[in-house]
Amino acid sequence: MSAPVATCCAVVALVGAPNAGKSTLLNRAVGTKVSIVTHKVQTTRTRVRGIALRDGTQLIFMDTPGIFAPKDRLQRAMVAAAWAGVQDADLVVYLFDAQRRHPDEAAEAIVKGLTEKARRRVLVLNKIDAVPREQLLGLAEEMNRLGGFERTFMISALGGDGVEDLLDYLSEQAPEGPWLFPEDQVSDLPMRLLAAEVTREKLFLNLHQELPYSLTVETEAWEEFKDGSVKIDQTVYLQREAQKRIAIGAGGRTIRKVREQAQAELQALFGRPVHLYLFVKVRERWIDDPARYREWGLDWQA
Ligand SMILES: Nc1nc2c(ncn2[C@@H]2O[C@H](COP(=O)(O)OP(=O)(O)OP(=O)(O)O)[C@@H](O)[C@H]2O)c(=O)[nH]1
Ligand SMILES: [Mg+2]
Repeated sequence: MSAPVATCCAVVALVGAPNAGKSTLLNRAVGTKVSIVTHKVQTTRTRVRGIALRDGTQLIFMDTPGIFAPKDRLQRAMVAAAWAGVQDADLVVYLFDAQRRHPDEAAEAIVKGLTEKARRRVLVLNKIDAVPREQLLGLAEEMNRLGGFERTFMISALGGDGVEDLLDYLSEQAPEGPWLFPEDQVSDLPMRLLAAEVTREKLFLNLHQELPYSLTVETEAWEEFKDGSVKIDQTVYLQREAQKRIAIGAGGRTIRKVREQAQAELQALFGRPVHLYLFVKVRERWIDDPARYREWGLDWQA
């Protein structure tokens, strides 16, 4: 009888400033969309796990909200969730947007925190597709001077350049241990939450200025039918009547577009017909309401 082949497993946290490309990298590593992505900062609000298998190794990636100086309760909860992710991880991947050219004060603060809290740190310069190559070495040196990283990788999470090397390294580093998720699972996000996130992404893309930050989306009902289709009811909470009017748009045009885009994407994601219904409500102080945080696993009192 041959000895059983050992499995390996590592929890890898993806951290960095808002917009660095953490969620884009997570989706690429997993091979499907599990975390929403927009061109706007502060898209991700909580920890989202995505699972990748490479040979005998399970890599559990933890996408986190961007780390920045928080100004309100939601932002505090988001940043606290990101730091909690650092502490839970075997390896921390710190993503830095290489378009920034030099480390700024925010980067210094993050690296300082990582030096204290992270067991192992890897630096990843992202968005190299948008940066002249000759800038990268200098940037890597400056970043490494801020704090010790065991490795530096240069990647394009969007285009894929360098990502395989990074994933190879991470799986080589994974300690021996049992897989924490079943082989076919790609995310720990319940479908109701994923569905709410997809709608929030479309709202982020179709609304501007402060509006995306004034809203939250919840899946209220999920009904499956014999023909395989699913009916999903969601509520979009905003803080003021004026915001509600903008979100709905003239003649309902804006919310209709959001609904169509979200429904199409959910249909593709779930591989079944989806009937999505959106209700827009004003809830002035949702940002201070513990119930709005619980489902997301965010700490209201962070
Ligand atoms: N050019 C280029 N753009 C990228 C790359 N990776 C991500 N982006 C873009 O950067 C923007 C932010 O990407 P996200 O993945 O949402 O960034 P994030 O770090 O998760 O942001 P938060 O959730 O707000 O903290 C999106 O418009 C992405 O398409 C890359 O390698 N190259
Ligand atoms: Mg994100």
